[in-house]
Amino acid sequence: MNDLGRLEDLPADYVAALRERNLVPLWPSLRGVLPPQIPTRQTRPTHWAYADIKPLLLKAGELTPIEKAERRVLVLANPGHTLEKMQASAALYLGMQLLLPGEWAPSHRHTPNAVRMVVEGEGAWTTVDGEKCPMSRGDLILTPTGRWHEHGHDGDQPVIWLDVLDLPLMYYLEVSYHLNGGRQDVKPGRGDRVYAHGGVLPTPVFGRSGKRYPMLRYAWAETKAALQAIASDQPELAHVQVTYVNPETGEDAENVLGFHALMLRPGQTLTLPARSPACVYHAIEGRARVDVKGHGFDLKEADTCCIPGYTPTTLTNASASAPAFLFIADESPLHRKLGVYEVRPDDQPAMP
Ligand code: 1HN
Repeated sequence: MNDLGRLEDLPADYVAALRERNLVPLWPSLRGVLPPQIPTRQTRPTHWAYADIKPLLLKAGELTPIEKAERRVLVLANPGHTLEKMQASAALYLGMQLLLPGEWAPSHRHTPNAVRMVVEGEGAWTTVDGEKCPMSRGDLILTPTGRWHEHGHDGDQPVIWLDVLDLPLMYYLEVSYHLNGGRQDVKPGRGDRVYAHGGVLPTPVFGRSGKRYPMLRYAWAETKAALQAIASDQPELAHVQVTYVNPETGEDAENVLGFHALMLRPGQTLTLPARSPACVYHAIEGRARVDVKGHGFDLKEADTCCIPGYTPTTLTNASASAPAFLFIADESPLHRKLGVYEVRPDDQPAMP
């Protein structure tokens, strides 16, 4: 029995008396907030083509100077949440940011956690708490909660990157705010160099970094090499994927969102079970098809799509001769911490 009675079943003067006192009867709304078997998700499977975004972003570069915009971004908004909410999913925000040669996006810090996945162009950099991180295609750069960050560009072509933030969650929690700062002094030391060799870490006797975020830049060349090594070492392995982690603790690189890179072998089809977190796929190299019930997206290079949680997903490499490499952002660290992370191998509820 799903119908627990409707609001209209109650006398109008009774409902009015409740409302006047900021009271609401639960039973007409209970199934809405606690549906059977599977959560209601506003997040819709949505695809954003880079070929659509790039010319509109370059146009924004003509229309709005960086001094005015602070950050020149087109937000990849999921229509299921309404565009005004600027959400890709419940917790994920996505945006494509443009920086033109010579431009500078001044330093600030904020409570939401962010990462950048570099899509196109050379010569830009992001300085995070004094560590200057060069930006090249496929690099992942962390700007975790509370860290100063500014972007600059010494190259001669536009640079574009994908921003991924947990802004919708932080905004919902009423903890989202920012502080502005001045130009940062660049400090010596580069976590991406120190921690690039997974088997060796700075010896504790000389003091661990003591930093919550010792590695801020994950170079694509290293990540790609790791994926290729896994694929060649384990020819039978279907799910060739790495997770971006804190090299000192092995834990997720950031607190709320999870970041991964996945390789599809030439011609491969990979079926992923339904999992509770919503998930973003972004094609770093190659082309992939993303299929869920009722939707199929052909991701060309630099295309992005969002898939709601609890959704079985099939990934297919569109090329029979070249591998495809995807960047994945998901809500898995958040779900694990909340104790609601769930995998449904047979698409049945598996309440943790
Ligand atoms: C932000 O700080 C950046 O620093 C980009 O590049 C996008 C979207 C919402 C809130 C803060 C950046 C952002 C943002």
